[in-house]
This record gives sequence, C-alpha cells and structure tokens, in this order.
Amino acid sequence: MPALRLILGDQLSPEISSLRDIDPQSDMILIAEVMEEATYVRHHMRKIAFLFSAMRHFAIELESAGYSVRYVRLDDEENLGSLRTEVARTLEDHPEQFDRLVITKPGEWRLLQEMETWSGLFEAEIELRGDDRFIASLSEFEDWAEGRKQLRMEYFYREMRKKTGLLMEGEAPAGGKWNFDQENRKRLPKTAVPPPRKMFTPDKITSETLDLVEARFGDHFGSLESFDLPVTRKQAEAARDHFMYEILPGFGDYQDAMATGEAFLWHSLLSATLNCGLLDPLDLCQRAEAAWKEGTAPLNAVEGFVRQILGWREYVRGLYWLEMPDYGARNFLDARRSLPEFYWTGETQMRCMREAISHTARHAYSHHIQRLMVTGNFALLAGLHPDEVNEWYMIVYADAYEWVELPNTHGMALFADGGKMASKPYAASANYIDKMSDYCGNCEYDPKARTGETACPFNFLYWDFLARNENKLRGNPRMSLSYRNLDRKPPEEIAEMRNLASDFLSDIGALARENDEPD
Ligand code: FAD
Ligand code: DLZ
Ligand code: SF4
Repeated sequence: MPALRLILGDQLSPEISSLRDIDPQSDMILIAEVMEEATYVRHHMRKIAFLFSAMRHFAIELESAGYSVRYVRLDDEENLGSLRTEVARTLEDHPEQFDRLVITKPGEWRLLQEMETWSGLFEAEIELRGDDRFIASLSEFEDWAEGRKQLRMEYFYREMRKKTGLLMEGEAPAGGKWNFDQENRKRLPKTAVPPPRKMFTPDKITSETLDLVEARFGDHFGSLESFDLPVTRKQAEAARDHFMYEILPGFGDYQDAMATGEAFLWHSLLSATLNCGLLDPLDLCQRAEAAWKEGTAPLNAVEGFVRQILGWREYVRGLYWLEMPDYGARNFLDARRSLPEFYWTGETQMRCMREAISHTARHAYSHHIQRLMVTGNFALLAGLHPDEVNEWYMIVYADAYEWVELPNTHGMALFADGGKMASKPYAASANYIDKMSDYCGNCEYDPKARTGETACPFNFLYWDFLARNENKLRGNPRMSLSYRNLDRKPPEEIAEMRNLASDFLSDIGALARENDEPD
C-alpha cells in the first residue's frame, strides 16, 4: 500500500518510525515549512533558521539515499501555511496514489490532538506511530510511575542505568555511587579558560534560510548574527565528537557555574541537534561512557552528562505525556503577575538577568543554571504567571519543544505543578548566584543587602516569596529550614522587604493580571 510519510521539523532521523518500512519505489516523504508551526509561538529567529536549514539538509540526505521527497519551502507560492493543508495539497496533487499517511507522533500535545482529527479529512488511512527515539518507552515510564506518590527523577534514573547497563559494574553503580552531583558544583576559578567551540560557517542553503527568516520573521525575538550552528548530521556529529574529546572532561566540575561573558562554559550545546533528531540519546551516553573507560574523561563528568540525558531528558518526556493535557493548566502558587518587558530587552540593572537574557537573545541558548536559577528563579520569586513564563521559554531557546520545555519550566522552575516534579521550589536568594558566579561583583545591587536602596531584588523577593506562599509551603518538610530562617527575622524587616518587593514589581511592570481565575 503506497504511503505518504510526513516528517516534522524535529523528526530529522533516518531511523524514525514513520520511515521504517518505506518503499522507495512507491512512497513519498513530505517535509513542509509552514507558517502555523513557525508562529504558534513567536519562535526566536535563530531557532527558525536552524530548523529550516536542518530540514532542508535532511531532505537532501533522504534524496541522496534514494527516496522521493516533496519539500515545501515557506516562500513557495503554493504553500497553504499548515501541516494539515500541505498534506491535503500533496494528496490532491497525487490523486489516488497514496492509500496511507504515515506519521510518527509529534512531540507536542496540541499537534497530536490536531492530527487525531485528520482521519475524517483524508481518504488515505492515517497511521500514527510511536516515537521510539528515546531510551525509555512511554509505557515503561507509566509502569515505573504507577502507584508512586512522588515521581522523583533520581529513582527513575537508577532504573534506566540498570536497564541500559550504562556506568554499571554488575548490579552496582560505577564508582560506588549513583550520583556525583556533590563534585559538580565548583565555582569557576578566575584563571579558568572555557574551551573554544566548534563553529559552522553557513553554506548556501543556510544563507538562503537566514535571508528568508530575516525577511519573514525579522520582528521576532533574538538575533541571527554570526549564525554558526550545526545544521547537517555530519556537522552535528562533528560537534558531538568535539564535545566528547575536548569538553566532556571538564563538564562535571563547572556544571553549575556561571561567569560574565561566558555563555557556554563546559556545557555540550547538543540539545538543539539532539531534540530535532540529528543525534541519538543512547549513542551520546555510550560515547560518554566510552570516554570514561578509555580514561579520557573522569567519572564525575561522565556520570553528570549521562544523568542529564538518560535521567532528566527521559524523565521529563515521560512526565509530560503522563500528565498531559492538564499539566500546564495548574498554577499551584497562584502566580499572577505578567512578564516584565526586560525579559525581551535585557534592559535591567540586575547583572545576572542581563547576562542570561543577552546570551539567550544572541545564541537562542543559555545553560541550565541560568535557565533555572536566574531567569526561572526570578520568575518564581516574582510570582510571574506560568502561562507567560512557559511561552517565553518556548520562544527563546533553539531546543524548545513542549515535551521538554513544559516540565522544566512549569514543574522544575516554577513549582506550578505543586511538587509533581520537584520536592521543593528551587527558590534562592542572591547568595546562590553570588556563590556560583562572578555576576554580583559587577552589579549595581548589593548581594548581601536585603533592605535599603541597593538591596538585591533576589533577596527581598525571596523573603516575600516565602511569606506570600506560607500557607502552601510551610508544611513541606524540605522547606522547614527556610521557614525557620523566616521566623527568625524581625517582623519590621519582613514588612520592609515585602514593601520593597511590591514597589519593585510595580516599577518593572510585573503587574497582577486582571480577570484571572484563581487555581
Ligand atoms: P548540557 O548541560 O550539556 O546537558 C547535556 C544534555 O542533557 C542536554 O543537551 C539535554 O539534552 C540534556 N538535559 C540536561 N538537562 C535537562 C533537563 N532538565 N531536561 C531535559 N534534558 C536535559 N532543555 C531542552 O532541551 N529544551 C527546553 O526547552 C528546555 N527548557 C528548559 C527550561 C527551564 C526553565 C529549565 C530549567 C531547563 C530547560 N531545559 C530544556 C533543560 C536544560 O536547561 C537544557 O537541556 C540544557 O541547558 C541544554 O544545553 P546543553 O545541550 O549545553 O546541555
Ligand atoms: C518548531 C518548528 C518550526 C519553527 N517550523 C516547523 C515547520 O515549518 N514545519 C514542521 O514540520 N515543523 C516545524 N517546527 C517543529 C514543530 O513545531 C514540531 O514538530 C512540533 O511542535 C512537535 O514537536
Ligand atoms: Fe543578580 Fe543580585 Fe547578584 Fe545583581 S546582586 S547579579 S541582581 S544576584
């Protein structure tokens, strides 16, 4: 039965389930750049350019392998603007040729829901296949989650280590410990120089894509300047190998560090190519393990890296599909303020926020601790509405798809799921940022001051956060130390900090949204 096979922008893997039984003689692959996907949120310009260029290169890869590919460009005059209409147009252009439309399920609930309505629209039978480019299947995750009150990543991760045998010595974890996190929290020494990165000069295809994005999406957030991302499988593999040999050895030590002007440090920068299918997660973990076995990278670095992929990445994907469609609707802390403008402009006196937002605008990237403990922590402390914060994270990062963005933002950063994912909110005062970075030394605010003109906003917002959410958080055993500290503060100081918080939030335009229903 001849089939039309639809490949989405984040399905750029030749082994994807929708291509598995392809017949090159009779079947056709459809890949389409469409306005609907490019604008359902106003993605960062770099993210669109990266993905369109990667899609175009993937089409060539498939053609070179002997497949028939219909590639629809965004500026194709006939382009009807959505995946559904492009499927319809292809089927109309090839009457009675295809009995089946084969698709690997998309990574976002909204699109899956839409595709599930397509069967009434087309004569071709629709076959939606599972996405098995992950190490754990969704049913494996469901089985693990079944009957558990709390879904802690650490326990899931241990199961995954046992299942794959990665970093295992028989039944025991390599090195006698499951987790080397304690060794991975070093502050960056002044003399440390982060390693140089592999950069990829745009070829003709990428240059054309950059022109298209500038013309069509020039008013979206971010910049296309010095575009150097890997867009082919070969380039993604070169970036992967560069990471494994040159960068992985230092990955662990400075995993939580932040430094002025340094966007990348020892992070892998592999998430965008991994999430769109140019790299494979199990292969990455195996290569990292091999580096440890060959003695080129220490165990704390390799375990830290493997945990991010085998643990966190698999876990958030399982959680997303387990909890959708309701996951994003919860607003446990009743956070109601709107996102201040500086999340888009970076114009704020808070040095740490300026750094994180400027890296984000420039690279469509910032590393995990900037996402979690700077922009995420600020949003949590300020009580910014989860819908607005989730949308910002979906827009600004080249690696953002809802299956991975939503649990990280809604659950981990904002605690909006009430503790499904994290055992307590990742709320922190300036002390944490000061410890893990050199930002505070260059800031107009004083990280030690809680009150007064130069008090760091992370301080008074932190205490305001604890006081404001007391009803919901005091009973959490992991918050007891924080509340004991709050109890020790003189009431006048708390009142002063709460006033400062209120004035500050008004000044920056983080205003309470009107007409919001309580959770
Ligand atoms: P590295 O630090 O080198 O880590 C290696 C790999 O591990 C990453 O490439 C990534 O694939 C994986 N990984 C690490 N942490 C996580 C995690 N928490 N969840 C899932 N995978 C992880 N990651 C995304 O891929 N897309 C997102 O939209 C996204 N949104 C986030 C939003 C917030 C608020 C937070 C706190 C984290 C978010 N993350 C997201 C997770 C993480 O920050 C990024 O995966 C990481 O920063 C990507 O950079 P890297 O490739 O250099 O990662
Ligand atoms: C993110 C994105 C963008 C910007 N554009 C397209 C596109 O034009 N065509 C396409 O097939 N996919 C695109 N994508 C990726 C999809 O949004 C992604 O496949 C879904 O969100 C499911 O994860
Ligand atoms: Fe950020 Fe406060 Fe430090 Fe300034 S003093 S960099 S605002 S934590």
